[in-house]
Amino acid sequence: MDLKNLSDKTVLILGAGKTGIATANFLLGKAGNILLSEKKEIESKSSPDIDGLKKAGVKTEFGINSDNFINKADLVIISPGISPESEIVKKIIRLGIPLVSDIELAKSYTTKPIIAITGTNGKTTTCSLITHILKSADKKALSCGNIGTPFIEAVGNKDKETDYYVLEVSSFQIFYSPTLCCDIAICLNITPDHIEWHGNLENYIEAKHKLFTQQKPNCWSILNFNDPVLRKFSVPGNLFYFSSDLREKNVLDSYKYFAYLENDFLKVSINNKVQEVINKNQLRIIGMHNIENALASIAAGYILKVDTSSKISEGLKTFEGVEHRLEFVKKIQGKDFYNDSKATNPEATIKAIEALGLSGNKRITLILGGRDKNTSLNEMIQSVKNYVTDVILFGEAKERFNKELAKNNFNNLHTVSNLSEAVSASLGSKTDIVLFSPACASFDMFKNYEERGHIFKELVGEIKIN
Ligand code: UMA
Repeated sequence: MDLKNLSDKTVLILGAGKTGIATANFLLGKAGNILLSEKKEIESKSSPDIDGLKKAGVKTEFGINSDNFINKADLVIISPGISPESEIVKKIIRLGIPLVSDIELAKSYTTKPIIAITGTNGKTTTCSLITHILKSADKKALSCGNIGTPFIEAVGNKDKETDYYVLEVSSFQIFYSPTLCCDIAICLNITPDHIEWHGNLENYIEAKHKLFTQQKPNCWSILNFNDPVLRKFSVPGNLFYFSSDLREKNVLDSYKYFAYLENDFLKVSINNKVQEVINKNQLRIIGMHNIENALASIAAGYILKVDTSSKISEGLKTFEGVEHRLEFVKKIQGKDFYNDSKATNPEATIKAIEALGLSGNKRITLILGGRDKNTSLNEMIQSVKNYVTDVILFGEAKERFNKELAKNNFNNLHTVSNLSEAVSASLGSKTDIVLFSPACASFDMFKNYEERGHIFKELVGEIKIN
């Protein structure tokens, strides 16, 4: 279906979260009929957003995704949170109604270059870093997608002119984007995540791979050379690797384009010509995972021909990281408090533990817990045993985490009922760092990881110093 020609079509928007509302606004005046369907009986039923849409002619339903709405639809724009395993999606597919993401829709309405970033961890930091580098080089760039502002909202916003869309894309969004190809597509890493949405790990990997198999010959793919899953990806078009590990440098040397870490320097090799970009100690973001994020961003900068490496290194030097991602909060009674609420899986927590653990002989108290994703904890437990002194557990995951840690002979464990008690308990520990890196989703107690991070920072801010 031609997504740019919807004037005689009925478009059903599934889900009235950020994506659904932005999509409905975008389609006003473009689609023949707009139906907005939300399964939850939500309070915002009479919010200004919904009221405005209703006044503009959008038909809405709450508390149900009805057959009546589905049967009328020529096209469905689906919110990323809705799994293909759900009955509603199975029904739409059975009926043969085209079903796409807001990303697929937005892409057909813009000709501006798109740099898409995916991967299990590091997407938000890399998306923000690339935007920052482009802005440092006097280009207009906009971070959007899974990072927070729906892509369709960014494309529809005529007040925010941009030269580049720097698009964070989740596996959910890629899954529903059957023809999406981007000027540059980046995958940082792949480890098990979102299994409940995809059904199994193979489907999750396949969704990420799709972004690359859909690339056109003139497009670029940037991939982590050290990730065994990504090494197997076949990509049409141009390939730019990045690597933080020199063990297979001889293999890397056979490629035309790569960015890498050697003797503390982040470098690029283009057609065998090597250029130093920055010393790793000049980066403000810490940890090996952030070196990888920086290398991927350097590769994007070179492809986009951001004026010489000096502009790229200026952007890298001035980037302070993103909120809720290994974010330094405060020093209290000799303890450094870090908010890493965005760590919603064990791999992200490992990266935070190692970044702080390797940066000196500091003792770490780790606060873990939330909604359990039920993935393996083995590697995280190894990392805890290597660098962490004590662990405080809260939320739905606390029992399984407690059992697994104890089974692996890590016994310095404290279980509490909520985040407030966790912060209080951390004050009693004899450590130098308190790291809140939950390794779980936030939805058992909070609206999202942002709310969880803000509450953690408030609790730390309220600590009374004796
Ligand atoms: N719903 C139905 N029928 C169903 C199931 C759900 O109507 O059968 C409704 C839900 O009640 C909900 C809506 O559909 O109201 C689904 O909304 P959503 O969960 O897709 O949320 P949005 O507010 O549209 O936010 C989405 C992303 N959310 C998810 O992917 C879960 C946001 O990423 C993203 O910032 C936003 O679009 C803009 O692109 C958040 C996220 O958690 C940060 N992403 C995951 C992650 O980073 O790990 C992938």
